[in-house]
Amino acid sequence: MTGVVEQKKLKLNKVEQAKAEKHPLLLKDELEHFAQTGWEALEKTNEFDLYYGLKWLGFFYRTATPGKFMMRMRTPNGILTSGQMRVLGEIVQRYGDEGNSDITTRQNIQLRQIRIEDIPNIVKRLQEAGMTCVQSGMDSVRNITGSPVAGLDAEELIDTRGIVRKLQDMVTNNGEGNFELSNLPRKFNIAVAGGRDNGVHAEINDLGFVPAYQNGKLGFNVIVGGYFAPNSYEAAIPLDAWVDPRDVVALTEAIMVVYRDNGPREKRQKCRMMVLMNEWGMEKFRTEVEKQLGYPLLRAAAKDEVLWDKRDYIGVHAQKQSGLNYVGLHVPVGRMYAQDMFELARIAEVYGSGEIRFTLEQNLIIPNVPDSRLEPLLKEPLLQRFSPYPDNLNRGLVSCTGSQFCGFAIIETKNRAHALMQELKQELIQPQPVRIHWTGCPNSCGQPQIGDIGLIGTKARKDGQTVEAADIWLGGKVGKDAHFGKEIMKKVPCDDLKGVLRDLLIEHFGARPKEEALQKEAII
Ligand code: SRM
Ligand code: SF4
Repeated sequence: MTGVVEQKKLKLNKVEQAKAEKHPLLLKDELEHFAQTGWEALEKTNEFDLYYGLKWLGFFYRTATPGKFMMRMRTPNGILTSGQMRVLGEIVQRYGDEGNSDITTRQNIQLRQIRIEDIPNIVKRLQEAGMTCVQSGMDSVRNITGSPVAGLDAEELIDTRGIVRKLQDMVTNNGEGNFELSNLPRKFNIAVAGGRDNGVHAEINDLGFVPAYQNGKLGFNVIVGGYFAPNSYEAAIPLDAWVDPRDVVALTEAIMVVYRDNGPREKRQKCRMMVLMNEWGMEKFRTEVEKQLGYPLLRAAAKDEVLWDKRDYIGVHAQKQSGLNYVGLHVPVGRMYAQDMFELARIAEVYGSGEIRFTLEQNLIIPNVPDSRLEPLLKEPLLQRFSPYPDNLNRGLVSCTGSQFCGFAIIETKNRAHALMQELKQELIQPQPVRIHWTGCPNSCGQPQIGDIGLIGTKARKDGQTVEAADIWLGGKVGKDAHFGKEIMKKVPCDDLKGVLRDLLIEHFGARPKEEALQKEAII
């Protein structure tokens, strides 16, 4: 690996230079020291370690809240136990009203307001509870997503849980940190779909596995190179390979090694795996992967099994296990506080099997609820806020972090998105769910390109002032026939968004103004 870095040394970007000097995973051994000396000392002695290096260990320094970190977990396949949720709740509870957590668009959870002096103890507590936040940022693999209803859904084709767990263990060296696979040219996203609705929208990942039959055997077609980056985004394309589920881990490792050893490391904006694929062409890329793997890949199955629209998993659904149900709860813009987390842990234990799951829409699932426990579960006070029956405007709302905590943000997102939906809900009757995705800057963490409506934070001029604004996208689709939407408006000032969204909802998604609907009813 060092040979690769040597070879390109003259042109290496700043992050590559820092990595070549010291692998950031080595910071693990300095956490106690940082805890004693504090963040200001680290800022003076090594800004790179504070702002970037610690992200390799899962700790993201937040310039928007000086002295505080966000901790990004790894939650393979989005699954936690109630005990683990309680540990996470206790971590944020320490920070009082400020402490909170967010469910992310990668079926994961992030904890906020972490202080550097607490990090060694937090790492220890996570280990004891069988969790890790290692390699959740920078040039490594992000949380690996899998079917949110794996093992529950009667219609499922492949249970993704074991595969995703093995992938995470490989990528992170069983949570200890993997020096060999955390010096990629850039971030790397992996998704494993197990159902007919492609519940992980595999097509926007660097590496996606999509169920497909080959000669009557069930496995995966492999797609590669999907990504979103500022002003540049591409859907993954076929590798023209089919794999047996047992070979997913080996193929993933081979692809990562090919990318690691050959991917560009010059301009940070041009280092994702698609850049290498474009440079080489697919045949060469595939041949190099085969060489690394040590055996030829089978050609892809003629068609994959993604035949359904993507489900959101909200509401009460019968499981394949007779008499059991999974209950999908809507969590407004994914935000939870310590008390919510404790309540969820209790609810999962009292009514389910103690398991809690996340979805990529920043929502929750409580699995394994017996028929007889449904009624009392639905009466729980927390379900007034985390509803299994949200209205159609809030139901599909997704939002990235935005300026409250994110230093890249151009606009405020979560609070604004939530407030705007409450206002529109007062004015409109919305007959079907609409997936509205907000993102605070062109990095596209909120996946605006796949929303029915997408909003990307920007600035505009209004009345001689620079104001927060959004570029607006329309028509994204997930599941069967997935495709990105198109930008339809630029630089709409946030103050004008309500009217613009209202018009779009009426024109494209069947919404009706409440007063009009009421008048009609009165006439009838
Ligand atoms: Fe993201 C960087 C939040 C999903 C594309 N993303 C960031 C950082 C770490 C920037 C920073 O240090 O402040 C944000 C942390 C803000 C905070 O305090 O929360 C951030 N990204 C998020 C999350 C939390 C959004 C959310 O509210 O759910 C998501 C965390 C997922 C996880 O659990 O790991 C998140 N980010 C995504 C996605 C969506 C996805 O993976 O499906 C994308 C687009 C897909 C992709 O990466 O191809 C995404 N994030 C980016 C990028 C642009 C990458 C690029 O190639 O240019 C950046 C900037 C970067 O990496 O330099 C970024
Ligand atoms: Fe931050 Fe931009 Fe990502 Fe939103 S899209 S979380 S503002 S980096």
